[in-house]
Amino acid sequence: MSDADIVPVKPEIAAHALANRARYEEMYLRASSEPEAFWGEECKRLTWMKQPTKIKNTTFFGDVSIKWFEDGTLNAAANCLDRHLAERGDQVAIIWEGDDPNDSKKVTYRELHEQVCRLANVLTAQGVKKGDVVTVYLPMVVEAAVALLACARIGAVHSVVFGGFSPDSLASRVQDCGSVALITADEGRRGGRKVALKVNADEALKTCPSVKSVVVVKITGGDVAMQPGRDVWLHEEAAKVPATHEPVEMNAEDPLFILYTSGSTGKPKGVLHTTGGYMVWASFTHQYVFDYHPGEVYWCTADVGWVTGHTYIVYGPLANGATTLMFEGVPNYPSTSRFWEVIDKHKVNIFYTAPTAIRALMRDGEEPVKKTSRKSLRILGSVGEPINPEAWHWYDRVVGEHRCPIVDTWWQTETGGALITPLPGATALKPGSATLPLPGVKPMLVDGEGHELRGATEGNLCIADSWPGQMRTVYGDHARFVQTYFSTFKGLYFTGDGARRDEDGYYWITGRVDDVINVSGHRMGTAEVESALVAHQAVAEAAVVGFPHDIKGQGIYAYVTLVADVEPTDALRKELITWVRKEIGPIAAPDVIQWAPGLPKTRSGKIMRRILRKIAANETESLGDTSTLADPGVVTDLVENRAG
Ligand code: 6R9
Repeated sequence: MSDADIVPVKPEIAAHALANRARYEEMYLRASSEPEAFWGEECKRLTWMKQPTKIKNTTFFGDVSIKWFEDGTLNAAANCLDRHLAERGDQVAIIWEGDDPNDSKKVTYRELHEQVCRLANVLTAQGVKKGDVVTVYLPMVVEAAVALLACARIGAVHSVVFGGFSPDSLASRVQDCGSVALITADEGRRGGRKVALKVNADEALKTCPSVKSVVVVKITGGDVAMQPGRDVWLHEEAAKVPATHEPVEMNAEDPLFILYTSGSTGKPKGVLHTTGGYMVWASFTHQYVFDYHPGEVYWCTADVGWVTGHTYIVYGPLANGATTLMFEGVPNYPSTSRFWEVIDKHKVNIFYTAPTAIRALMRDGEEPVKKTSRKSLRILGSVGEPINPEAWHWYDRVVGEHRCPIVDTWWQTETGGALITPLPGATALKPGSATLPLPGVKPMLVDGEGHELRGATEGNLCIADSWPGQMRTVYGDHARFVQTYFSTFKGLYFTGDGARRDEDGYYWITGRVDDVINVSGHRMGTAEVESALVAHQAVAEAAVVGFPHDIKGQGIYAYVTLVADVEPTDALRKELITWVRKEIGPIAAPDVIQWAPGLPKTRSGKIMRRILRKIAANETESLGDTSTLADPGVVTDLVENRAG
């Protein structure tokens, strides 16, 4: 990327921004030289029951221990609700926009507080106690935010499972953390279709004896089975309990939530976030990254099933007293103007979405965007995967009409909130670059041996010191936490991403360097898809890699070796795709299946994925060294029979 492609800070944005360049630099310097003083001040953005005096106590060495604000106490829900009531009880907290464009509603802070208190009382009546885990399996309805906050209010740990996951995926996530309760709905709605949540939940719970109670939100009124003694309707129970509830005092380091995410090996990990540090990070980053000013309408299009929904639909915006929009639907229903129509309808000022959505909408041309006004827009954001410059420029020109800075926010489930991102009034933009680290974030690029690479260079992206929003452990498996993130490069948090740093110190994320693929911004471990495939009786072996995909960023390419005597047919190919959808969920369905009589392996039996990636990407001219393969002939066959 040439340096000519720099988009300067817009003076009209900088003039009113929370941080201009000088302020950003001053904050960055202070956060790195005096973290205790900096975060000791910043943590006052929350309302503490007991103000912390111990600010930072962290080490990335040995057993790895991360504690922030450890002698402080607070309640996350009280920070999102109660403390706003006096000043903005009647302000809209959540604008909910339904799948059906005629369906929307506004919930004030006072109303949201009441709903949360009622569900907190319902959960308590169901026997849920402080420290218990509650799994949430809901679509994008207001009750999803209510569920998170009600758990936080009683000190229960929520574990949200994306509504698109299969019964099996739900079951394994319930079993891993031993949830005592499940909050779900009769059915979800998306793009004019219904999602059978309660049916899926019932299927999953057959193997989840820890779940003693199921609270069901009535959404469609569809006919669902209720198991007496276990299942209750939220609206019935909520009517029986008081509309007030005293928030439980939590230590800063008490768990707030678990969120399962894919890694390069094994089953998904339960990423654990705690209360104080996460809330400080959510509030701090939401305010600065989006330059949020009171009264603005803010919309993040993510699903609450992902970390982006946790931090930037619920906790960050509500901690800051913002008006946050929750959208039940999809970008192309009823038409591809939907996003822009919603922006006009609710006068959205800040809009945060994913590159995959932008690329999909680009295909339809400019007309569906241009027929809307979008005059309310001030800031645009991007998250989930690298945004290619072409999509960046379209977003800037067609959607933002060059008026709106684009904040390309790089972060992970593990990081709790954005780490590398522009600030609207401070950072000159380079399309495709996540730009600079936030105050408190120390990125470091290292080579394969962990040696720091200085200056303009490319390497493995690590973070050298802790920030308040960092995950604390893998639920129930601290050894896996240490192994996954701190053993590759000693004393450093390894992100799993590669990055380039240019002459201006700007970071360009190049994507995962491990066996994680990013499909439409959703993280998928290749190992998960492989184990789903080999669970099918016709499959002997499978190897899965990502390949470049115009819309999704990466698609899923599976090499499948069948058991002896099974014929490779188109019908079987379809069956395997359906199988994976059912085993994991629609987001894991392979785009391409290639029959592989053999897989390229080293003499020690390790599959050489590098070669499989090249074949999938149709870069068969540059396969590299194949001399270490046990049987190089396998590669010739795979190249000749390339699918897709
Ligand atoms: C927030 C979220 C994390 C992975 C991460 C990276 C990729 C996210 C990005 C980005 C380039 C960005 N990623 N944002 N890559 N530029 N702005 O997406 O969390 O689902 O855990 O995914 O997504 O590869 O490591 P998560």
